[in-house]
Amino acid sequence: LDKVEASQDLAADMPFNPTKPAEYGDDSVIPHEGAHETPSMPVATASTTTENIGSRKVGDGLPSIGHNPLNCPLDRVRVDDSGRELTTNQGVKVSNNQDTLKIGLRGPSALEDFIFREKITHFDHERIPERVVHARGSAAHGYFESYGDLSPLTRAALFSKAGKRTPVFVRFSTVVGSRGSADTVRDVRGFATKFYTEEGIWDLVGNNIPVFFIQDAMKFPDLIHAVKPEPHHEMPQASSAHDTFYDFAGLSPEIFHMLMWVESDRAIPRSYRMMQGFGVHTFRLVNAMGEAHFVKFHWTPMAGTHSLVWDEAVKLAGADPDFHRRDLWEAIEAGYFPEYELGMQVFTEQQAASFGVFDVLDPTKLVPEDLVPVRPVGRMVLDRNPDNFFAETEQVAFCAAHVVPGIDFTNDPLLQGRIHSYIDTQLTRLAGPNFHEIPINSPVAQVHNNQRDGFHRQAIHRGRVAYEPNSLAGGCPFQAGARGFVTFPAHEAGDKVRGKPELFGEHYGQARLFWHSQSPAEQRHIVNAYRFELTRVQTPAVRERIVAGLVNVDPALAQAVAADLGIPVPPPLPRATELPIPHYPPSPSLSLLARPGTLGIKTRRIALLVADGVDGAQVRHLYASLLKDGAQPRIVGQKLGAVQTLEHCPLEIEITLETGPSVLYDAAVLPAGSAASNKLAQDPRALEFIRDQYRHGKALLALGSGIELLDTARIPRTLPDGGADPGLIVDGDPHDALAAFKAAVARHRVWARETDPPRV
Ligand code: HDE
Repeated sequence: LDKVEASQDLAADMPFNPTKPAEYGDDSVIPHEGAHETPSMPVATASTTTENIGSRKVGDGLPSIGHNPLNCPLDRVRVDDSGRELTTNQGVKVSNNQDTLKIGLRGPSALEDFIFREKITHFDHERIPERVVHARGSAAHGYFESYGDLSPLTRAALFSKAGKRTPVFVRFSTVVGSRGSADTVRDVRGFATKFYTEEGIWDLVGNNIPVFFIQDAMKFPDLIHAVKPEPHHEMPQASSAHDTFYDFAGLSPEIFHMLMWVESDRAIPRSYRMMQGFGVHTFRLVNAMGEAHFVKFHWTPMAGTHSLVWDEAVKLAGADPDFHRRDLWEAIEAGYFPEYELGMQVFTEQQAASFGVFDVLDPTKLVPEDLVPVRPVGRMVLDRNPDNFFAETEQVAFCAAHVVPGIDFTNDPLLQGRIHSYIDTQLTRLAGPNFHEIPINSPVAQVHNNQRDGFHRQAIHRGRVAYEPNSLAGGCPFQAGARGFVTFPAHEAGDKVRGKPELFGEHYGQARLFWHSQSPAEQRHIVNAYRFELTRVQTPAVRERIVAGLVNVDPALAQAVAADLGIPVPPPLPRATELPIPHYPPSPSLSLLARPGTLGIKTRRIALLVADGVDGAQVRHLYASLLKDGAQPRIVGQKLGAVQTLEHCPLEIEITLETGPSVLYDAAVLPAGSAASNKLAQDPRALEFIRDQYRHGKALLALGSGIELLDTARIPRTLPDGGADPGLIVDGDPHDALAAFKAAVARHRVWARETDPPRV
């Protein structure tokens, strides 16, 4: 006690606590050696991962790879703290950032402590509301490059000549989940692109599915209230598999086309880099002569369209909830820039009228590609990760109303409602009308108008005139006339009514088209998805109503789902129109298999399972070869550290079976080395790893004693139909085997392995 009192007396007299010199005194203002690393500029390699590097832009504020000069306007607001002293928001240098100001070391804090108060006040207010939908997202910078001159169709500046580049910022998202929800849930994905054109911002705010749930904006709040977590207990998170969603769905049969897409593998993409994007609505292109065409926008990924499988998606949500975010980030950091081709389906109003069986203003309908082919018009490359998630990805404000001269709306009643909703939502989310001045939202085109004031105004307008017409400022800023946005003068006439055209009442023709255009594996997945979702629904009548709707789509589909739910097939849902269900010929482009892509094994994650006694020379050879071809190999072991190899040269483990489970990899290798194979054969996690690889249709390469490991894991050597399994490579010759393995990885999955329930 004496000692404590003595030290307290001592403390009272001294400015710093003498027993903790490291936290106080001069030491605290100088960064500790080792604790303060000079940020490096790592060279991107195929194995670059977020686990081992920071963004290469940290350090000098300028991106090296993928630098896009058109994005330079953001440079003026980039902040780099390297080598700088800490300051308050007022720029006053802060001497001590560890202790509040106190009256005596053990005394109360002083109200005067403006440094503490500024810091804590800012912290207290650092959250903003998440987006009411599409809260969970990831974004990247890049550019759009036009393939040619589209001026006969549109006067939009970004399409004015071949090779012209326009900066873009793209945000991918899920719809239902909160900001922190998992990436791999079953959901529509948002695909929103902000084009910073010289004539202003064009936002193409699309989804990865070409149609929508509802036909009229009036129903949007109901749809979202139904699909979001139920309001009494806020469950389930990021999932449509609950009663309220399917209750709404069964009573809104316009949903059935979109529902087919949402139950398909489109709703569980392998990667944001491997999914299509669609503008959904019919828009208008308008040329300089004022002539208009209808248009549907399509994004097609160069990496091909690939999906997860459901069991994998569920496990991934636990293994890495950031799976898609990480995948996008890592691909860009490694220099494999995601690329998409922009395509347009262009047709005239007369052509649209001739389609007859569907209305192009109905957003639950697509225009089949055999009626109007997709014409490629440019490519988009995403070559730079954001510097700051909040400043860019969170604060970006997309808006369906942001169009530029040459692009115009149609009367699609969903689009018309969106024109209002997006600006409106930003007023709350970004707190006021000046969100266009947030750097990520500001156009590269100049802004001149008489809008003034509001919270957080950045622009400093000069002069006394803030109105129009004026003479005191020489009439400036003056109207641009034909150089500005001129609304297409569509002729409109009609009674003021609430209702919809008769053709909007036909809900099943295109749902059937989608179903008949799917491969057998995709069809199986759709049935299984309905089974999963509807099994989670608790109310039998709600389940039955969905199956009754499916009877109108295809009786065989309804039969399969009903059998899985253990119910008889109900009578078909009453239809909203007497129009017959139109027949469309199957359209191969609606299958994910239609686009294998050109990426091969690049960016594919491949696990090499090792333990003590592994053939190290073989592992090193395989690793180097996969890396050279752009894959991301990982040495996966039972625990961190090195394993001893056959040649007594230690091999470092990169990740463990526990932290890097099977679902994180696109394929796996079981190298030779009997001691290693024996050891792994004793480890249930290794066997589970191999079984999951097999169950999820992934390529497996087993060499030497690795082949026995396959047997221990009870992996069937042949397909259920007795045929050879093209994804199971157990060839004796390592060279041929590696080539066959790479080919199998590039083919993505072996769907023919699937049985229900799974064999493994
Ligand atoms: Fe959206 N939607 N939406 N939506 N939407 C929003 O805007 C809305 C619709 C889409 O990454 C919100 O800034 C209405 C179709 C994407 O920031 C909100 C209707 C399509 C994103 C809104 C629709 C979309 C949003 C929420 C029916 C595909 C994310 C936060 C009339 C073509 C953009 C925000 C981002 C976001 C309203 C229907 C795509 C509330 C009223 C159809 C990709 O304004």
